[in-house]
Amino acid sequence: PGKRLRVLVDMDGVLADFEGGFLKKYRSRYPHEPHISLEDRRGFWVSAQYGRLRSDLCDKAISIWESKGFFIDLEPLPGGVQAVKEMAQMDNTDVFICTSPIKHYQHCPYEKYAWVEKHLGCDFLEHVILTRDKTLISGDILIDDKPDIEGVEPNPAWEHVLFTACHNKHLSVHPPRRRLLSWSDDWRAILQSKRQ
Ligand code: UMP
Repeated sequence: PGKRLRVLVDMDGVLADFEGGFLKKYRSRYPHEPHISLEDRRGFWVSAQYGRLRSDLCDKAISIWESKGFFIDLEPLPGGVQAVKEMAQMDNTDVFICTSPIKHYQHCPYEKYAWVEKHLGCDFLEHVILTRDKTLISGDILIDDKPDIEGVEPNPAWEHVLFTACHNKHLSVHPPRRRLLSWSDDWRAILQSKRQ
């Protein structure tokens, strides 16, 4: 009783459509180069899979998300913004957006804040955590599409709930690990299960 639930929600691939935004801009900038359809995506690192397709495509992929406007232009994924707003309104619940900026810092950190302001409102800027190491951040749940979340803390406080994305849907997730299939899946039950 009296214990608040702290939920950490990832941004790229969970709230913002990184994969869709990438593919659209990659194809428009490099119309004569091969691409990987979302159906054929495997592995978290887009750059690694493009590099395996042809070694020079790794840098071409990276050039897309290093460009000005990439992060702010990402479309919200279905239901994500609404779910986060609803969570933030729940009793005894604190929600934070926990996201790793790229090291090419000219545009990405600024545009991540701008995206949150645009889609969730300026009050939500209080609830943004930019970190390259999510294991340091304490929370009850981390909803994230990256299968392996590692850092300097070997025993993070949170339970990682894997958010399904094109690159991770073929992975088998073994109990007690859990998935959230989309924002239409029962995220409320996952939160409730952490309250007991
Ligand atoms: N990212 C890369 N390379 C890739 C794919 C993604 O640098 O091949 C970036 C995009 C995001 C960050 O800024 O990595 C992932 O952040 P999280 O989703 O883990 O917060």
